[in-house]
Amino acid sequence: MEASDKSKWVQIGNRWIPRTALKDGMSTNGPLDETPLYRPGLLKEIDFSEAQAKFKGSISPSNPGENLVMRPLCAADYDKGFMEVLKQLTKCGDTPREKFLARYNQMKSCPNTYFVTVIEDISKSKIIATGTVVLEQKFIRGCAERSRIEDLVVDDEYRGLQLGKLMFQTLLLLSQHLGVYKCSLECLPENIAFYENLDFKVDPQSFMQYRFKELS
Ligand code: 16G
Repeated sequence: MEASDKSKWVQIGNRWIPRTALKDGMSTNGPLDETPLYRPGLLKEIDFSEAQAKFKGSISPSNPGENLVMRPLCAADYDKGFMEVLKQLTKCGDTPREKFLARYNQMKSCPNTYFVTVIEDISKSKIIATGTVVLEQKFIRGCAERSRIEDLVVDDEYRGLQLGKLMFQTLLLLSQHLGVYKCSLECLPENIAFYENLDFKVDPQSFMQYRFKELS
């Protein structure tokens, strides 16, 4: 398929359908793709000895805990409860498989931009944590790049295992490895202390927003 056609088509399992034909609630069959969203080697290339955060024990991206694996998101994670974890962060609305896949494929078609990362409990085939690095290309500062850490959440049942800290530190080192000049995040006031403990500073340039919609 020509690159120019890719924005008009959506891959659902092994099939390609016109984007215009994609409707909420459409059903598809078959196993979902396990191709990673981004190059898994990137996580291995991170030098975790540079982590600023202090961890109890020898936890790391290659060793998040017993039966736990940290890796890039893949489409098949939809059936492993990826959306259920995100629902513990904020409202996610109704996200049928096809809608998820369309968004996943859009992200995958933007190389070097979306680094959605998950932790799976392989004993249960369940996604139990996620966090994302988004890379933004700029003209300023010599055509530099910046990153944002987004949508970081750990399943309630897996709290207290340092996984939030591990995910955050991994995404921060991933940002550094990608060569960004700064990394930022937004969070609720009650989470500021968590990120300050990890050396993030509340920026004097206030984060501002305008909400167009209150989605459920
Ligand atoms: C948190 C998230 C942010 C997410 C927002 C959703 C982190 C570090 N921050 O602030 O990425 O976009 O929640 O809130 O994970 P909203 O649904 O009210 O926009």
